[in-house]
Amino acid sequence: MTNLMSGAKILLECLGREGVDCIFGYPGGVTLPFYDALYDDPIRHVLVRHEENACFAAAGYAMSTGRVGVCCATSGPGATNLVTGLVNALMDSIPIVALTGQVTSKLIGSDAFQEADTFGITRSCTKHNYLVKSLADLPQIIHEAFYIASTGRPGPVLVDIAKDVFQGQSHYSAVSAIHLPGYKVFTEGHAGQIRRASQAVWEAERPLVYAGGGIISANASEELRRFVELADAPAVCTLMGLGGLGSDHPNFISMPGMHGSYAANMGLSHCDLLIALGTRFDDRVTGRLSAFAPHAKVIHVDIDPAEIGKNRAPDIPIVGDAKRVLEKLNKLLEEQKPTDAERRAPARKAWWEKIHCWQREHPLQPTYSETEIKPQHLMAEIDRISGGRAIVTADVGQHQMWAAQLIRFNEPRLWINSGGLGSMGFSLPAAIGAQFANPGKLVFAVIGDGGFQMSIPELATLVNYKLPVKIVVSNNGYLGMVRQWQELFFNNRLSAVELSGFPDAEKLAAAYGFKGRTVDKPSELSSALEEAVREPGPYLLNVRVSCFENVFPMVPAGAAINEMVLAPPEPVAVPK
Ligand SMILES: Cc1ncc(C[n+]2csc(CCOP(=O)(O)OP(=O)(O)O)c2C)c(N)n1
Repeated sequence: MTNLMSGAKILLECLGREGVDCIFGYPGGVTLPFYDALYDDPIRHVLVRHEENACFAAAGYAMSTGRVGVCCATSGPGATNLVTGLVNALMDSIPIVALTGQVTSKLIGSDAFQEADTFGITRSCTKHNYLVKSLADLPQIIHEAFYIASTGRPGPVLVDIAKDVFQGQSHYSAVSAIHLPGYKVFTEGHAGQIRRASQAVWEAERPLVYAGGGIISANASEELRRFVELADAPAVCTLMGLGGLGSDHPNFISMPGMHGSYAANMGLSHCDLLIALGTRFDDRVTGRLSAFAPHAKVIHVDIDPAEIGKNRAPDIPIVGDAKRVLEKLNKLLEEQKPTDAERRAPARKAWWEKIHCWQREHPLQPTYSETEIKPQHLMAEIDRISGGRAIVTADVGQHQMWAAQLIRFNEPRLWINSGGLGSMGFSLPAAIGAQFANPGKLVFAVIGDGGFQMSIPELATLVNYKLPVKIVVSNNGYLGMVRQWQELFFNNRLSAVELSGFPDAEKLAAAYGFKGRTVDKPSELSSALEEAVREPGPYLLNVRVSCFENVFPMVPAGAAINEMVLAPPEPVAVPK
């Protein structure tokens, strides 16, 4: 038993024991006692400029490391500002513990100053949430929060702590075990189903692996690599799963879905066995669900039983941790190569030929111009510099899709974006979190000019903490992705998408005390990016790209994924 401590110190003791080394946050009235205790605690606090960004930064930290990201906000507006970040973490299965202050327990329900029903508001945007009104409950709850956030399907857990809990005095007594009746995590997978899956893999003539973010959450990349090699199967990785199988691996096809490659979508449409691993049959991947993988028997491995059969009923459901299940599956595949494998060899060979043919017919490749910088050219240059090894965060929009199509990720936890929620304003704070967790690593924050303008306040955070993030604005002067939809589906009536008034990047960066530059000539692009990377501190590179470029391939909403539009239907008039 420790000495008598304040609740705030007990909270810090709990966080220390959970291995927390930094908290992204913003203080306020009811969290004052916590911030006072933080003053002389070894845990670093990163003062962001908006609570939403604290949650996004915690996401960047968590996604780049696999550790739980921690963010903190005060009661009322501080807590409500976290909501977008929490929904984002819930949709992308990111382990986060969010700490919020609440008014003194006696005042709860009295409409006290800066009181909001944080527990009620965040109920549907967290994996679990708590309201702590008694100091005696605090340690147990904090350790439970970390346990729930990081086990099973990871996700955000919010702990709302009344001010008097921070101020109370007690002893910290170690929490020896966590028993949560009703919270069961099945990691191992059903042995019989895994056996059936291995059988199905051998029997398939046209297998395809469809790997999602669950591969990355489960740290199962090595097992996935082994699996695709043993099964001799091509693999597509979803937007959240990029890097789960290295982009340079010969079995990696590319991303599937609305802006996925022709080969990936044709592969999904023609496979006879779909091996879905840690993925949720998201509508952006499946297109019209009834036409998705129509010829395939489906194996679905997921740690979350609620995902099994949610969108597509599998033939072989396996509830388990992707790493554990793949280990077992690999063992079976190693041990039992069937004697009649030869019989299927010609069909497998033909399947690979088909895949390669689709890749050759419509490869994902950058386009170039001599007069203007194509956004695809920009992504190809980032790819060249990264070599598949840099951390790249993205916001939401066209640049995100081109980045996903054209930048390679040869390791997991390099590609960090807001996939499920698709929240603008994610890239820069996520890059802050990722750079904090990976001080020696090259981090690019790729952002559209719209998303960048949602994040400008965080330039101060970069400078304060000397974070050498390379911000690359793909500046097309428009809310590009919305403009693309207006052009293609609303008769090119461009309504509220033009973004005039972008600031002078050099002056903006200089105002914050670092370097920035605008480029608009294709010939200047590579040297400008290299200059940004050479710079020891942060850098703002504003790249003026073609305004009216559209992302292709594109599966129109409601279409089947083999009904891709591969190129612009016809030249469109430039609006006045
Ligand atoms: C917070 C938020 N508001 C609105 C949207 C809707 N939205 C999706 S993409 C997009 C355009 C983004 O424009 P920009 O940041 O310039 O990127 P680009 O598409 O041009 O690459 C918008 C407005 C969103 N995803 N998130």
